[in-house]
Amino acid sequence: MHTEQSQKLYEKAKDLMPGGVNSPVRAFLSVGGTPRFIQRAKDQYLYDEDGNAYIDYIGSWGPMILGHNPDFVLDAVRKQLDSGLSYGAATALEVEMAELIHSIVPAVEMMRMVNSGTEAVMSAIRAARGFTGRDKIIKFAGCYHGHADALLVKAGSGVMTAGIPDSSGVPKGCTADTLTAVYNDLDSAEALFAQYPEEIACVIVEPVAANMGVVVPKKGFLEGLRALCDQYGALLILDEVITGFRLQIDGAIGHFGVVPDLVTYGKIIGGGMPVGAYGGRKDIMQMVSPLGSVYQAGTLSGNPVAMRAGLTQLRYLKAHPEVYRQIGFLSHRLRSGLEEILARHHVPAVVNGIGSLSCLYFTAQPVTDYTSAKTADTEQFRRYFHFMLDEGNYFGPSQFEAIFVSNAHTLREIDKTLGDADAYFASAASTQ
Ligand code: HOZ
Repeated sequence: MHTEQSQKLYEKAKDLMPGGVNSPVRAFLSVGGTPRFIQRAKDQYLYDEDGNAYIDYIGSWGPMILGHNPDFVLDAVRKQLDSGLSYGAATALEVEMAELIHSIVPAVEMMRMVNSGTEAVMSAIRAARGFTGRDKIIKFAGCYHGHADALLVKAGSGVMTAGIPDSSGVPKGCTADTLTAVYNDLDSAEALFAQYPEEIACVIVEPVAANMGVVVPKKGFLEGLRALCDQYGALLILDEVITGFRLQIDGAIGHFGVVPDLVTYGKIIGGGMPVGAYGGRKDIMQMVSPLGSVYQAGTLSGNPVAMRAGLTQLRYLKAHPEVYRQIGFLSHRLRSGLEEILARHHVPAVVNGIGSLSCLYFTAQPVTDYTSAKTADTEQFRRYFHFMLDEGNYFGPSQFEAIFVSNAHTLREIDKTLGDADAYFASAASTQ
């Protein structure tokens, strides 16, 4: 595979941007080699600057649930462009968006649009603290909630990939009130509540942890967190930046039937444009400025072009429940195919997943939390990743990222990927 153009760009980029990228995982940090510089994308494919085509299993890390550039989304965005890029003033589009989200997830009684998942989470936590008058928060090791200071504690995603425990540049004071529990371990959360019964403002959790690979909540875990929050007067925040409008139209809230006090969104809600949102109980959201004393603002919040893209994609998803059946079916095929291949080649590995989110971990033990996820052999992942990339399969360049399947994928791509995986494990077995 030719990668000369990507290599040239990477050399230039490294001089101008940290690691040559604008978001760390893209630098291929843990897998080595040259990050591919993507020139364009369509449907289920990415095309790089050297003209290579890849089956895309990232989907921009989640937003492209319908594949890249569905014509009807592009048409809607093009139309919007003629009316202006940004006004910094209220629009009918924002009202339509809020109405649509409320109709899909009634628990989101009131909401605020922001520009990213990071902003959504940061703001939701501020609202929770303002509402409860408490400072401490509980998060779970391996869950990633964006890069706000207070949340860079035992975080997943790029932090986990880089193997750094916490980020430098975060004053101790910013994380002093962040308590960390073990994912899927209710007792660990309960112990923190017992220690600080009246100080915990909220528990924030990824309902499916999708930034340490993919870890599915055990039965009773989310329900137990809900009960603990109720018992101790704390708020439950579900971080649905990845699962929102992906697990099913009403996300993890619909799937698990656990209703949080606040929820955060990103990715799919913007249809590929930078959008995030937080919302939930009206009495809490009424604390947010200008109604209440919790300040939060944004020049580009509710940007009309981004709203148009998100609204168009969400409307489509709401009207086409078959999308979820299809991406679930394809992902199930991918997971069961991988399991069969791994068993046939006697590879000690596990495949986790739910709906259209999957992860192949190179470890023999079940992956249920951060500690077990960390047992994965990242060197083995590196070899597998590069083989698959050279064959035209673009997975997240880290053991700890999810595989995303879109509605543009077909059985043809899934079966090609499985064929490549089979060839890899056959050759890996013969060279061991
Ligand atoms: N935080 C994202 C992965 N969970 C990566 C975002 C990006 O590099 O675009």
